[in-house]
Amino acid sequence: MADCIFCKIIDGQIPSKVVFESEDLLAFEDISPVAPVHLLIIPKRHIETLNALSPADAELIGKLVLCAKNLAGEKNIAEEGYRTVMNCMSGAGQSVFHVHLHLLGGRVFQWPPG
Ligand code: DGP
Repeated sequence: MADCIFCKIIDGQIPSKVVFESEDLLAFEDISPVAPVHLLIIPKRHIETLNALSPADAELIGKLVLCAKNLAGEKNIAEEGYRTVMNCMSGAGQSVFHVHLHLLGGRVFQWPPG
């Protein structure tokens, strides 16, 4: 998608601090971190929101979650705990319309979220 920030990051048109890359995923540091560890994990294929997922995407989304688990281990936040967030649509706080999973850690989180 020509006007998608995350597609531009995948293409290298916008620089980012990449922490993981595979055939179908990219993970990089969030530009506005809200926790000591704040990574974004995205599919390389442009999917606007969770609403656009189909059963055929089950494996891809599974890989996204497993990537979060692996990165939590690498960042040493697995034992203390971490939060994964996927905002869907503006009302839930989605500002970039390319599916992404936030991996947050390194501090205590409250529940319920704001
Ligand atoms: P959300 O609000 O759930 O759609 O999260 C989008 C996140 O994307 C937000 O935490 C900030 C991050 N972000 C936006 N633009 C850029 C960018 O150009 N580079 C990086 N690394 N992160 C970005």
